[in-house]
Amino acid sequence: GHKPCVLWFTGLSGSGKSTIANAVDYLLYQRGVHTYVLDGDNVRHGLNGDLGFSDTDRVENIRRIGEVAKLFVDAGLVVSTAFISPFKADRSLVRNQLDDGEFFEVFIDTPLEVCEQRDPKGLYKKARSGEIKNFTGISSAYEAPEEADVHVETDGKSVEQCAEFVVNALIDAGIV
Ligand code: GGZ
Repeated sequence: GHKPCVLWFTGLSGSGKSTIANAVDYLLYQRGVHTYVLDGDNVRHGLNGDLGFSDTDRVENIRRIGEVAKLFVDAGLVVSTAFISPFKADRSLVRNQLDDGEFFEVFIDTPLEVCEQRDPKGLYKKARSGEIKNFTGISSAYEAPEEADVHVETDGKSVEQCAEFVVNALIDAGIV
């Protein structure tokens, strides 16, 4: 069995949030846990298709994702969310909407230099040149968690190692 909860991944663009969330999801699926992943692909294009990257829009993005995540918890799933979610206050609001032990903040801690070096979509390059405004880590703030429930330092680790680290934390917490 498992306890329904939210695994709230937070980190910079290119930090590996979505990749690691999907790897965690697969490990949980193999353990028979009923799961779902919310990420930019299924939320930013649909439900939140009207939102951009101003501070106001990011706040609303996270608010809606929090509400949807809560619905998944009500339905009994372990739901992972993979969004930058740059502001501490917004992450706290989501935590406070859930019961104790239902919200795990998972900090995908990849140094900005590493994310910028990877630059899989060429977005950092465009942010540096000013072609993209308000880019997280360059021209828009990222407020790193100070007391994440799970702190994943990815540098030098494989996706599988990072995913196992998260799952072990869930086992320790009695979630799975
Ligand atoms: C940050 C941006 C921006 C700006 C487009 N700032 O690497 P990606 O492409 O796939 O992940 C980034 C994604 C961030 O969306 P989120 O919903 O996670 O952000 S937030 O939680 O802050 O609302 C990046 C792309 O969208 N992207 N413009 N200006 N990331």
